[in-house]
Amino acid sequence: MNTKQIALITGATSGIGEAAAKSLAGAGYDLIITGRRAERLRDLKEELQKTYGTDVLTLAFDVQDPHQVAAMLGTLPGRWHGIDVLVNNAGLASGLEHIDQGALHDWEAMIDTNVKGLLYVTRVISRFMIERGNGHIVNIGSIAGRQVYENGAVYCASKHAVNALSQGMRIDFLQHNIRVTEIRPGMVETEFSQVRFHGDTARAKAVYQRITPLQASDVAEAIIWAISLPSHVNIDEITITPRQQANAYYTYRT
Ligand code: NDP
Ligand code: 8X3
Repeated sequence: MNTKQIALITGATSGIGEAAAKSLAGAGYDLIITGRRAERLRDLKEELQKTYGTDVLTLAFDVQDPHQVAAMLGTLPGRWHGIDVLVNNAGLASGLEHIDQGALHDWEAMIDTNVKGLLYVTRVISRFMIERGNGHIVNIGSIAGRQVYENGAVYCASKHAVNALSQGMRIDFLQHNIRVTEIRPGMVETEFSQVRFHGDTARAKAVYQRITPLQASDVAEAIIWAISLPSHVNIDEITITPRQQANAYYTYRT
């Protein structure tokens, strides 16, 4: 019988989610990996199976759609609903403008993914955890979940919501023995800025100029640390920034 622990990671097709999948596979977890890009999920599954002997279930769906979330996660086969760790990572920033200039489709994508998508997934998976009386939910927030910068109001609001939801989950799931950790990174070099600037590679690259940003693997390490601690310990929040970034406003570029 396979007794390995199971982790579900949303948004595992790139960046922090992909790095977390590799780290968790390396730490001995079997994995459910999700995202919209099915081909990337297939490639990652092959790599994880080959490198770590990980059992991997891939599920391609859009977290913005509650029906897809319920259909994909509500009926997990066999042992797969016995999820020990949920990493709510899928998310994005879309656009960078003053509120009067903001595009409705950008706002909707951010709120529907970062806030509502996270809620849809958590609603389904927390019920499995409650049945088993155990679990750990790791929400990927942001330094933008505590501070607000010009042009970023809606993204920041969505990450403030992740902060509030993490606090709420910690309270609501207290009686169910579910740990809740919020990880709040600063600047991480992933596809994040490409997505924010709608594929403008030059603009995305400029974000990380003359600074050594965090890598996705740095955030994955924080996730591994939080979930590896003795089961009576809950890490509430981790803020992690590059050495050259003090907070959302101050970055020292050399
Ligand atoms: P990436 O763009 O590299 O990765 C985002 C992941 O989210 C992808 O796997 C993408 O998969 C998935 N995703 C996005 N929208 C959806 C959707 N509607 N349904 C399902 N999956 C979706 O960025 P990061 O790795 O940097 O971002 C991961 C998280 O980290 C986000 O929540 C982000 O806000 C947060 N964060 C990032 C920081 C940074 O500087 N990079 C700093 C602080 C927090 P696919 O496109 O295949 O659906
Ligand atoms: C991503 C980091 O500073 O662009 O959450 O908001 S920031």
